[in-house]
Amino acid sequence: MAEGFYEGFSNQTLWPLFHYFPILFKFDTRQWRAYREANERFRDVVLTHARPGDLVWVHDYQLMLLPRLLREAAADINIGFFLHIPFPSSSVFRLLPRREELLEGLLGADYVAFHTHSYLQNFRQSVLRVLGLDSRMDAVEVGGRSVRLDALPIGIAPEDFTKLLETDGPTQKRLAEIREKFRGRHLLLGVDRLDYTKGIPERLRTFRRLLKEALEMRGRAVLVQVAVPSRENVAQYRELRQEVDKLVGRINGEFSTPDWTPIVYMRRGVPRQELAALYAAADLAWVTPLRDGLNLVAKEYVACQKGGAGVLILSEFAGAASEMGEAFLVNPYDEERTAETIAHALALPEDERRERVRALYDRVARNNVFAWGDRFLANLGQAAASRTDRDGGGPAPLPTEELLSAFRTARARHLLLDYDGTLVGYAKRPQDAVPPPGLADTLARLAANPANTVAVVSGRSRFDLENWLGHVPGLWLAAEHGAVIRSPRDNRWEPYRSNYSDEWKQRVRPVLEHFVNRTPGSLIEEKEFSLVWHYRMADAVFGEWLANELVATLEGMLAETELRAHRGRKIVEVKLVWANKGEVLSRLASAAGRAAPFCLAAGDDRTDEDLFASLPEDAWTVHVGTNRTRARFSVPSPEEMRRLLARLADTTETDAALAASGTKDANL
Ligand code: GDG
Repeated sequence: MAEGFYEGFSNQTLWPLFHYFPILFKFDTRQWRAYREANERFRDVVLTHARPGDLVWVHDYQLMLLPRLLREAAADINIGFFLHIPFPSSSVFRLLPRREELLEGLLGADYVAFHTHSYLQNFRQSVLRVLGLDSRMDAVEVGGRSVRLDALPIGIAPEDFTKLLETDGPTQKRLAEIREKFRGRHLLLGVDRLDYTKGIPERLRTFRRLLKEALEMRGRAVLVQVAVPSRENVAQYRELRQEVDKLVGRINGEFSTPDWTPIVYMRRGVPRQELAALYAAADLAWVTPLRDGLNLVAKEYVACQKGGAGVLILSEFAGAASEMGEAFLVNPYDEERTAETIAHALALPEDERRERVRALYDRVARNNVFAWGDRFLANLGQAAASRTDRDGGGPAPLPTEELLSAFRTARARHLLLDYDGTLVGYAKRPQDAVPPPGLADTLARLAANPANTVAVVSGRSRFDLENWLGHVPGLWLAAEHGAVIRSPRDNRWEPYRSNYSDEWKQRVRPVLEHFVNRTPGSLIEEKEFSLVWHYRMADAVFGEWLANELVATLEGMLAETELRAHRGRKIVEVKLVWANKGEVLSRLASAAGRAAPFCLAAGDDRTDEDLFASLPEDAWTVHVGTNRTRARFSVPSPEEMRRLLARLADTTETDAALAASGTKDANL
């Protein structure tokens, strides 16, 4: 099991794929099972120690299933996850069999952090593409919980190196020896695990090119390459070792002279003192992974150049590049330009090199590993606290029997029901969300009781509502978020404001049209009181991205007007501030001539929150689904909501029958 877990799924499936080597990745069901089993073993051990309220910090790609396993077993512990390797672009991540389980595994955490923003963005895109879950820059909502997301590059403990150089006699002696040995030469240094992601063969070939093309480097430049053997049970690593051995032999054979060997190759680990002395002595650190989560060597080199003038050559594909802008960034696949950059950097005046490395040093010293750890734990603590608040203050599952009894005993009742996502599930095309069989009948039965005022309060146009529910006797319809309302008394639609002009649409429409032109599959819906850009049919990621951009554009444009742009489910809607579901209740109450002692409001999206906010505290506010809400109660789905309404309708009919037979309780 250990082999399938470690050498297998971790290092032959996840490692190559996450480092953009899809050609090297293998998938084997037995190894996957071993990976799952190993994660379960970790869970079992953690559970023997964890107490409610403990913080558990899970590290890296070997344990991506663990957060969820822990969450399921102990909902009351606080779980953070940090990924040390890149999170690849969603087009690569999608290649992975079992990709859903891995994402769901991570989403068991309260807080998930990556080295860089681009990994975070890749993760969000994968969550969207693979699981269909929208997210914000810093959070994703899942199963009624919020998972906080972050980019938090790891640091080093610079003193581990600087102390050795400043106070340790043997290290200082070693440094003096190395300096003496390389006097008058350029000492170039590579330090890596012997891993195909680290770009060692590419570096050797680039060095060969440098020796061929920059003649002043001959006899002068020495590349000291420390390569620590790693994962030797995996075939690709053994092959790499042979390839590097061969290349070193060839280049040394081609260029060596009796006084100079271009490559000093150390295929073994070296002690920390030796490493510190090498970092301090090197004129240039050659850190050119083909892909790397972050790369600590770059930071360690900079720490050892405190007060020095060393040059850092850094691959743009290392996570560290995103925070080490003063380094010389190179594309390691571009051997020609990398060689040129190295020659150029070594020839720079010492002052300029010193200035660059000083700026890098300040940042490495400040953003050290202790600051990283503190921030991670503080953020995890905060994320967990907001989950616990919600656990305490979020909606409770609707107590159906209690609701039925409150309904039964109330003299008058108001029911305000959203349509899409509340009475009816979402359809791919808005026009397909027709009322399911039985819905109109249930609403009619409810509305038939004179004690009930029943309204469907929707963002839809009056034409949609009229078309689908216009025939239901006794039903109030509020269209366009309450901008226009139809009373069942005369079936006439009345706008909320009479002196309304829609001249604003001429200014806003061209902006939306511009977005339609850029987004295949998107369209504009014109309603009487609003304009809506729909992108449900567009590419999910592109759609989300443009929606943000559209809202940002409109915000500036509409700032001084009574219009606002809102994001809904796969839509951006521009509407009037007063077209707001929160205004509907007072209209109904004044039409009914009384406030009702029983009020039920049900909805599923942000516009329904306006309605919930406008109701008295003891109203039965019901959220359909699992998102964040201010409603007091929740039901899981529109089906459940319809079942509930059918039970209310049964109750209401029994009441009516009792009343008719003269035996009705006087309280009703
Ligand atoms: C993963 C991610 C991310 C190397 N040779 C010797 C030696 N080392 C030490 C270095 C450095 C460490 O090993 C290597 O760290 P890296 O960051 O380069 O790479 P990974 O091991 O692949 O680590 C990586 C990291 O996690 C942290 O999040 O940066 O991207 O892949 O500390 O000093 N140490 C000694 N002798 C050696 O010969 N003593």
